[in-house]
Amino acid sequence: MTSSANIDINVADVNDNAPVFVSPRKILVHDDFFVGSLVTMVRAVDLDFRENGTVEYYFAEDNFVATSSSTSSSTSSSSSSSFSLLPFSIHPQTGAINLTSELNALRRSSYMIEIIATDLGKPKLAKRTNLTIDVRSFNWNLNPPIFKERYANFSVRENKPPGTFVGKVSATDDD
Ligand SMILES: [Ca+2]
Ligand SMILES: [Ca+2]
Repeated sequence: MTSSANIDINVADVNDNAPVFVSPRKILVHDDFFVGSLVTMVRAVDLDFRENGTVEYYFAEDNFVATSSSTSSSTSSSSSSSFSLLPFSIHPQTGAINLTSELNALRRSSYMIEIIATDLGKPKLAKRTNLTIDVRSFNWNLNPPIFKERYANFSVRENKPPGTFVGKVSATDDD
């Protein structure tokens, strides 16, 4: 005679992994991007389950994120109205970084943004990274000349006078 029983085993996940950034730390944008354009996506992975492994993203300077959730927040009534001076916004759930105002490479050619990835565990675990966004002028000479022949081989007799035509190397420039 055999008997069976269903046993529910609740294995409580411990929030023992902090998010780890896996997206590039440096990107290049052109300053003709429209306001609202997607600039890049930041991404961090977290090996825990459910809330412990759910990651949200913030700019460090938008300091409304509570990395240690039990800080006394009695005097932080103004924090919700602070807005970023950066021309970028970040979507907490997707990590999408969008342009919020026009870029001008001549005015500022690089931004270093500190980004926080935090999970939703109790307590939360967070990690920071720096994202560098380099801004190129739209009219910049983006395409340096590229030699068509990777190796140009010419043979020339050693007794030819200086200035003798030995061959032609062609280069193209897409600008
Ligand atoms: Ca875990
Ligand atoms: Ca975690």
